[in-house]
Amino acid sequence: PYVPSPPASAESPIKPGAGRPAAVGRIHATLPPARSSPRPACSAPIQCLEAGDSSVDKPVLYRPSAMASEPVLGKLSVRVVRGHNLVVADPLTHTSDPYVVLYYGSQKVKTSVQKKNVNPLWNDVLVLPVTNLTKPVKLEVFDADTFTADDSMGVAEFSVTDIYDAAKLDLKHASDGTRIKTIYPVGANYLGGESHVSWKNGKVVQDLILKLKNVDSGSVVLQLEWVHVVPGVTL
Ligand SMILES: [Ca+2]
Repeated sequence: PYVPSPPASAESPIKPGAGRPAAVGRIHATLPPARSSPRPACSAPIQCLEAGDSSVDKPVLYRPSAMASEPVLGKLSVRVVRGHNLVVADPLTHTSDPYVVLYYGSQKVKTSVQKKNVNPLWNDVLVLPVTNLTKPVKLEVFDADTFTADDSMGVAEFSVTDIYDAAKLDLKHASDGTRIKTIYPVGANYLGGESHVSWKNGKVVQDLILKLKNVDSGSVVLQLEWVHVVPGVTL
């Protein structure tokens, strides 16, 4: 006849909450000698998290190491103002729930979702540390969906070199509103109209209308502002 073995708790009672710290302690006790190359001492929380065991569930403020080592040339403040004539992605309700994602290198930032609106006003400011002028900022509009994956509503991209070049100029004595450069829409860029780099309120700014591609219609209005950072400081 089958004789059930006594429950584990009868011999070794498990205290609530005792299992996890003990397991973490074991991992830390056994892992370091197994590493073939010694890691540098943890001087920042990010490095400590990278050096730690990845299976330990912690909130991770993760920044890829390549980003941390590249000098930051400045920050680009991107105000995603509005979308115009975006495509209908929800056929049943004949509208869309659009939001904008910006990609720059390994960075990804996004706006809020504007529900049921193909002419949305976001007015959200997204900030990107700029490390490499040869890389464009890529933009994609998505339709937020509750039960299925979000659908693309078009892509675009823009260069950071025009505003960066203007930000290097000595504009202290320029009058407010001075236009520094005009970029015209051509086949190779995504501009839906002239883009102006200007000196406004003591800042170098650029307005952009981007025509979305891979989609039937839609454009997105952006206002860029260059934010200087202290030289040598990495973010
Ligand atoms: Ca939707």
